[in-house]
This record gives sequence, C-alpha cells and structure tokens, in this order.
Amino acid sequence: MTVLATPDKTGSGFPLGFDTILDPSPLQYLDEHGALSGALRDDALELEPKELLATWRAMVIGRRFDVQATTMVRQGRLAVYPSSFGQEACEIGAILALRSTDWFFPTYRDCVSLVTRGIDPVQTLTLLRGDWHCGYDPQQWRTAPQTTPLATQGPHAAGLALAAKLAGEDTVALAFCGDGGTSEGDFHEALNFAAVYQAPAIFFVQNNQYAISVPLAKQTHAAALAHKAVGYGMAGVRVDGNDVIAVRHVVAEAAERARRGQGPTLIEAVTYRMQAHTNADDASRYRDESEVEYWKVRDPLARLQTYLRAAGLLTDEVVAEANQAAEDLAAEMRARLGQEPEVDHRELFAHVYAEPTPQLLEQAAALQAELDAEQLDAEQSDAESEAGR
Ligand SMILES: Cc1ncc(C[n+]2csc(CCOP(=O)(O)OP(=O)(O)O)c2C)c(N)n1
Ligand SMILES: [Mg+2]
Repeated sequence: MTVLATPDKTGSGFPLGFDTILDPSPLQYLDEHGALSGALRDDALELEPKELLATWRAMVIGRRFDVQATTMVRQGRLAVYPSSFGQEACEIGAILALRSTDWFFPTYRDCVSLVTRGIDPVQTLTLLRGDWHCGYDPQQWRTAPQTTPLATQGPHAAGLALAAKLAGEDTVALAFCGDGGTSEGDFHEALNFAAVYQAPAIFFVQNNQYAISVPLAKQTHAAALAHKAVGYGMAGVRVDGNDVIAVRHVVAEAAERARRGQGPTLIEAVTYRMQAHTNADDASRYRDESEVEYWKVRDPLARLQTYLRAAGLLTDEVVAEANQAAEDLAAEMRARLGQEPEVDHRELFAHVYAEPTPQLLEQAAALQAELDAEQLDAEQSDAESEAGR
C-alpha cells in the first residue's frame, strides 16, 4: 500500500482517496508460498539473479548469527540478546538497498543489519556483552551506535539527513524503529522535522506486532502505522516485512526519492517477532502459540528459498557454500566470544563527562576501595590455605 506517493501541492486537492487510507494491505512481491504475488509483480524484479542469491545468502548468514548469539546468551557469554529471528527480510533487505555512503541508525534489535553492512560480527555484540561502547567505528561504517532508548535514533537520522542535504551530498539516512517506538515523542518530532525540511531520511518501522508484552492493538488505534505519514505530509508505504524483495524495492525507491530531493518516507514493514523480546522475557505469558505458528509459515527465508529453487537459481553447491560460510561464522563467534574480554573497571567512569563530576570521582574511589578490599581478602585466604597445608 502506498499511502502517499508524492505530496500534491498543485492545488488539485488531497492526493489520497479514502479507499487507499482504509486499505492497509501491504505491498508484496512473493506470497507466503514463495510464489509471485500481486502489486509488485511488474516493477520489483529489477534485481539480477546474482543479487537475489546474494540477498538469500545474507539471510542464511544473518539467521545463523542470530541463532548463535541466542545460544551464547544461554551460555553466559552475552549479557542479553534481542533476537531478530524471522525479521531478516527487514534487517537485510533494507540494508542491501542502501549505498555504503548512506547512514544507518539501528536499534538494539538490529545486529543482523550491522553484520550485513559488513561490520565484524563479534564487534556488533560489544554493547550486548555489557561494554560501554558500541564496538565499531560509526564513522567508518556510517552506522550509528545501536540505541536502547526507544526512537532516539529518529531525530539523529533526521538531523544527519538535513546536514547532508545542506552540504550538497547525496547521502540518505535510514533509521529503524519498532512498532512500540512509534508511540515515543522522538518518533513524531523526527518525522515532522524531516518532512518540514524535506530531509533525505527514511523512517523504517519494523512492526513485529509487540513491544515486549504490549500487542500492536494496545499501541495504536490506527489501521496502519504507515498512515502516520499522512499527518506529516510525507510519503508512506506499508510493505510485507517478510518479503525481502518487496522490502528492498520500497527502500530503494524511498532512497531514490530522497536523493532526488523529494524528502523523507515512512515505511511500515509488517513482520513478527518470533522469539521472546529478549532472553529475559517469557512470551508464553502473553501470546498464544497458534499465533507463532501462523507466522512460521510466513518465514522470510523459506519464502525466498522456495522462489529461488522454483526459478532454478538455487543449486545444491550454492546452498552448501552458504551453509558452510554460516557455520564458519558461528564457529568464529563461539571461539571469540568464548574468551573473557579484558575489562578495565576505570573505563566505567572515564567517558561519562569530559571533566568528571565530584560524584563520579567519589563513586570511582568507592569501587576502587571495594576491589582493593576484595583483592586483599583473596590474598589472605590464599595465604591461610597455603599455611594450612
Ligand atoms: C524511552 C524508552 N522507554 C522505554 C524503554 C523500555 N523498553 C525497551 S524495549 C521496549 C519495547 C520496544 O518495542 P518496539 O519498539 O516494538 O521494538 P521491538 O523490541 O519489538 O523491536 C521498551 C518499552 C526504552 N528502552 N526506552
Ligand atoms: Mg515491536
């Protein structure tokens, strides 16, 4: 569903029919059986077979990364991991539609996107190991640190997009956000600012139906989150978020519009959070297994795979190579995350303010005193057990 293709300022009236507003059916290229669907049939497949295979391969690798990260949490090697299992069409399709010179503003759920951008997989997990920094160089990768405070990345993306426009660059800024994040003030301020200044920004909402335990019906009364674009006078589109070809297509189109000076786009991608919110959450307390089953058959990876098989593009060799690459990645994650990182506790206080406040200095001294006392205790009990031998 394209909510608003191009704002019509010529005086011919509101560019939307009410039917369009009330029809929230998402744009789709492949249906859940991997067969060609309706609306995008003619224009979406500008992707060469080589690119389709590369997209599929990135999904295989992204999924393996996700499964491995979930396992590493259970082993105590990661503090927390918000899984994006089942959201790969969004995580990967959106990134592959960007240029490497574009900026990306991810949330905590978007490690798979970072991996797809080419960032070292172990570095992408730095924050989730409990470190104070994001692990990679945001400038080098044109990827902001993953944000945990909901929707704060929206204004960052809007600001960067406007700065790029003023500098005469053709950079686009894409910010991810969850369905829950759309209830934050920051989300609306970002959209309004970007629309007023016609900033080359894309606001991509991964509507995975839940904000922790809060279902979409309690998040909004609107028929579609994409409708919010209308209120800000920007283009809006609702896409099947489990259809990677459709996602790539709408993001590429939004980026093209932004580069042509036609301003921001709001994309709502309809998908599903297959796992619990994080390992700290028990989803069975607030949703039915039948709902998960419904989405299982809409799996984005299986859908593309079926399509590629039927098209004769996916040979056994191609599958074997991708699976091997995914297993190599998982093995590397196990090996590198299995090592204890070198941690200097003083770093906790080092980068909070340019000049540390008296309170910070006091806390740093208290922690040091506690660690010194622990050390002394350990040395004394070592000496006692030595003497007792
Ligand atoms: C400003 C802010 N308020 C509350 C929270 C606590 N919180 C963390 S995740 C979350 C739910 C977010 O849901 P959604 O935006 O749909 O993203 P998802 O986790 O589904 O990807 C909430 C409320 C937070 N991180 N930041
Ligand atoms: Mg959500």
